[in-house]
Amino acid sequence: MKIYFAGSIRGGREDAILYGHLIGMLQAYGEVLTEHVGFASLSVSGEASLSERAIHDRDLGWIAESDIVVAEVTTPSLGVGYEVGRAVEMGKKILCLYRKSEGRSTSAMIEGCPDVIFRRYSSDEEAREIIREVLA
Ligand code: 6K6
Repeated sequence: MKIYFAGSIRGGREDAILYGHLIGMLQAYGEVLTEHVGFASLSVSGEASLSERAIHDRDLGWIAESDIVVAEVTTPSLGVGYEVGRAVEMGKKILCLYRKSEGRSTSAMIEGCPDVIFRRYSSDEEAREIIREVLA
């Protein structure tokens, strides 16, 4: 199974370590095409070796060839929202994971999208269980 993992980059890297944990869990089910999203060394301002256009085209190509898109949507990111929207257009299976947090919620365009499996979680164990349910 090919898995496209989406997580915030320029939207902020506060959850980068968490992305790494989720990617590790996903690797039990298949190939994660976007392992770099979970690298703590990838910073908001990190040097991109590819042009913006090349990144865009490569990532959309990977979404097209993926069997499922898993997006961690707690840190708001334009790029992740865009990827989810394009994945919906392509008819992909999509899981959006949102970490429960006091007084915050995510966009209704994600939570309210009928083509997205939207799940809240509050621990690594809960995330692991959701991933098992959706990907196994
Ligand atoms: C690297 C360091 C700073 O900016 C970059 C750009 N490089 C990217 N490389 C790979 N994927 C990217 C890059 N920028 C955005 N993306 C894709 O958009 C990833 O697949 C993420 O899921 C999503 C993050 O979007 P932003 O808007 O938070 O950057």
